[in-house]
Amino acid sequence: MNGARSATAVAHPNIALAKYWGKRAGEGNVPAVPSLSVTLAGMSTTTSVTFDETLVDDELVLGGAMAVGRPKARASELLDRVRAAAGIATRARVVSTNDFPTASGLASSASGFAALALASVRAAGLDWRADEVADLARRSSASAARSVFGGFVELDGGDGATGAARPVAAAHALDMRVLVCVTTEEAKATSSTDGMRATQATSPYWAAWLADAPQSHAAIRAALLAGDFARVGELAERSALAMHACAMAAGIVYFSPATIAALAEVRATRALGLPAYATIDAGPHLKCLVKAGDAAVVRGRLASVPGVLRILEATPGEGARVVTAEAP
Ligand code: 2P0
Repeated sequence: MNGARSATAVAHPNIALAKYWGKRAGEGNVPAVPSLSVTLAGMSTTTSVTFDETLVDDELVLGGAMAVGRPKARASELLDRVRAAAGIATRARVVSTNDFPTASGLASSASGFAALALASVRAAGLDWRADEVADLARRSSASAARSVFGGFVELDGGDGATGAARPVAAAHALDMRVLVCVTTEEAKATSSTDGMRATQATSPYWAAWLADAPQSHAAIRAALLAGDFARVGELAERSALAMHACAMAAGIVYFSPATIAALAEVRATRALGLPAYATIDAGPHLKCLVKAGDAAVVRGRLASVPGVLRILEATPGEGARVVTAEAP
């Protein structure tokens, strides 16, 4: 094995403005539609990977607790791909921590698999480009491919797509803050993967989503490149509601009363002339998109919504990076 045996990487969650929902048929965990997200600063996953000849099995420590079952199997699947590419069989110890609450509704799988992919590639001594790291991360969790890059990032999807992720615009391209309205401390009832599977299998609106999402993605991309915050926000809110409408028709409901109350407050705020827009992922927490100068006043309004427990404020930030890499 060449190069490092141990590496630590940091990655951040991302929020999709143009949503990914559903998987294309075939291998590789390629999305059924293209998506576009913003990588967030201020919340981090830090993951260390050490390939250790003395281990008989991979070990995964998540937030201080030894992980077993599906979380560990998912990490081992990623490590197996890295071992195959590096031509090694050595097992690894993975230690990962989030500095944000895992029940905050921020996709911890996105920052988690982005950090794991980058740390394992470097620890195995592979000199991969970011797009290759993103391809590895996507196979574990598609949204993780976007967290490999900073700023505004797109992920290909649909027929003929390979699931490539690439940066579209730098973090400062849009004057934007994300207010994450935390509405519960509980883990979500239906995983994204299961929710997508049910939607694809039974939603009467699946074909409509497949037809609409690429247009929505293209329009959001154009509005972003034009620096048009209001248009990005309007289209992002529409993308989220279209995704949820499609999922709801399959019986997959992520909204809680607090989600609806916060959405109503965002719209009431907008009616007063303040540009504020909502997006919602596979959980009940609402994320409000605002301009930096409006963040404090909008935050104050959302904090008084019944069911909103607390609000995290994030800015666009940088992609995954290696913080330490060393030989034994
Ligand atoms: C997104 N979400 O674009 C969408 C919107 C949630 C709602 O990507 O099955 O954890 O591991 O590829 O990436 C969450 O899905 O799903 C997600 P898998 P992932 O951000």
